[in-house]
Amino acid sequence: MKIFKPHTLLDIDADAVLREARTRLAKQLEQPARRIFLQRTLTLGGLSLLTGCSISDDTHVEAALSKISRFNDKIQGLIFSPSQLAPTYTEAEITRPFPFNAYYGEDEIREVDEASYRLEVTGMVADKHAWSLAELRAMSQQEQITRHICVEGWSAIGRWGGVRFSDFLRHIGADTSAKYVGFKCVDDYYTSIDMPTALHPQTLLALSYDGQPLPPKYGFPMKLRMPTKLGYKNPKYIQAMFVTNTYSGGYWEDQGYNWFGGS
Ligand SMILES: Nc1nc2c(c(=O)[nH]1)N[C@H]1C(S)=C(S)[C@@H](COP(=O)(O)O)O[C@H]1N2
Ligand SMILES: [Mo]
Repeated sequence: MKIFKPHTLLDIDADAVLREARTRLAKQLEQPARRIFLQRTLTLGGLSLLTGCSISDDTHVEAALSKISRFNDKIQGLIFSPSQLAPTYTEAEITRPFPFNAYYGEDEIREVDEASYRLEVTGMVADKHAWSLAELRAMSQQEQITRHICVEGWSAIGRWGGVRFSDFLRHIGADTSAKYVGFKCVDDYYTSIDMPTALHPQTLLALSYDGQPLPPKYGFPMKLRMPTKLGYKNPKYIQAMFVTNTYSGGYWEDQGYNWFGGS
């Protein structure tokens, strides 16, 4: 069983966002008096002004915090650099065995039939045909040894191979001016990411782990591997993906985890 603490996470986000907001606002203000006023008033009370949510009861606190989290998404989106690479590591640094994690235990790992599997692609793309694994393996393959960071308090270095996601998006004629790419998984997991991260050079439609076809526990037939994002943003067992301008959240994101989830 997993212990999930959405409030702890939101509190961390709220703190970080407050600090960012204070700095940003302070920079915009020339007059020292106004600056001090804002720094002193952007407290919990100030938050209700900032978010337009009263903080008189739990539901409203919840609403205020979720607004802050969406504000935090915007800031993270603004400071995200499409060309800045996450650190890479050597073979010797790979964590063995690499940990398994899901919202269920290892005894419930999903087994996907390779022969009948097709990746469904919908939304703002020119080519909506469903992809077999063989077709994806025929595309140019990349490898990376990067660190996966899980908010539950562990991180591990692994080696993934597959199709650079930006290559795939361009190949299917995706509208890369769209805001989001969403994913639905074979289990009940789902998530969505911002387009700049989808196009990041280290974002990989991973088909292999450590030189072997992705094992079931790591998300066979494929996962989206993003070393610039936290573990929960990396969907395993991808069944369908869609390009959209409509926000669609995610399994943990809808329960309070920050949506941008940069690492
Ligand atoms: N389909 C699916 N993808 C998922 C999850 C899940 O439960 N289902 N859990 C996420 C979380 S929280 C983590 S930390 C990583 C774990 O990936 P791993 O088993 O390869 O370590 O998968 C992510 N992607
Ligand atoms: Mo995670």
